[in-house]
Amino acid sequence: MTGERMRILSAEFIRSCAGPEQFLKSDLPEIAFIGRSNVGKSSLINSLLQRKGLAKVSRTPGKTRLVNLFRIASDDSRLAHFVVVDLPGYGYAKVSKSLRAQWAPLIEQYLDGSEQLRAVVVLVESRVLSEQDRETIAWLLSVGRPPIVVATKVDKLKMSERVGALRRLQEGLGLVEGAELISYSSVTGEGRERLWAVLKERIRT
Ligand SMILES: Nc1nc2c(ncn2[C@@H]2O[C@H](COP(=O)(O)OP(=O)(O)OP(=O)(O)O)[C@@H](O)[C@H]2O)c(=O)[nH]1
Ligand SMILES: [Mg+2]
Repeated sequence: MTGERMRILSAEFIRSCAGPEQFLKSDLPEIAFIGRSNVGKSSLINSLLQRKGLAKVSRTPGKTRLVNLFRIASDDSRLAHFVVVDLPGYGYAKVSKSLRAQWAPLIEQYLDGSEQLRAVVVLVESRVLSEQDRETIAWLLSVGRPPIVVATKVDKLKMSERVGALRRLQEGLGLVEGAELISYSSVTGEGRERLWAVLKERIRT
């Protein structure tokens, strides 16, 4: 898959949602990003959209606490206008129980309820296999939203470690034969074109 590069014409923050009543009611397709705290969701969104400070990035896990919506315009006719959804990370132990109890339903309400949701991207750390990632993928499959799985921070892996690490992830996550695991680095931009290609394919169908 080659194809010309898609250009992002504009990317703007819409709002942060603390409850389902704030979710968007529009006819724009939505793409959501989910994964453990600190896995690199906000960084990947910035990298995909080539906007440095759009989604807030932090070294401290638990940075994104609400459902953040961004309105995007591109020069690709198949994806001229769409919405990117940055979800709070799951599995961050240091966040208080009450906060966590508030997030999980919010994420589920969004993922389960949104009518405009066209693609869910699950981010997993290339070097770490987590039970929660497995559960998230299983849950998405059970609600009829087969995710696109992306292995993040591949720049941290030596070339010699890569193949093994990605195979372990593929097997460990129980991804069916042929299901694609896209490796990504928000530092180098590796994986960007591939992910866009897969997203466009998803949204078109
Ligand atoms: N080396 C490397 N570091 C990354 C990459 N992506 C993110 N990081 C770093 O990982 C940390 C967390 O990144 P975020 O993008 O804030 O992660 P998040 O998943 O949005 O985190 P929460 O909002 O807390 O759930 C930051 O210190 C980033 O600089 C990557 O591709 N490579
Ligand atoms: Mg974040």
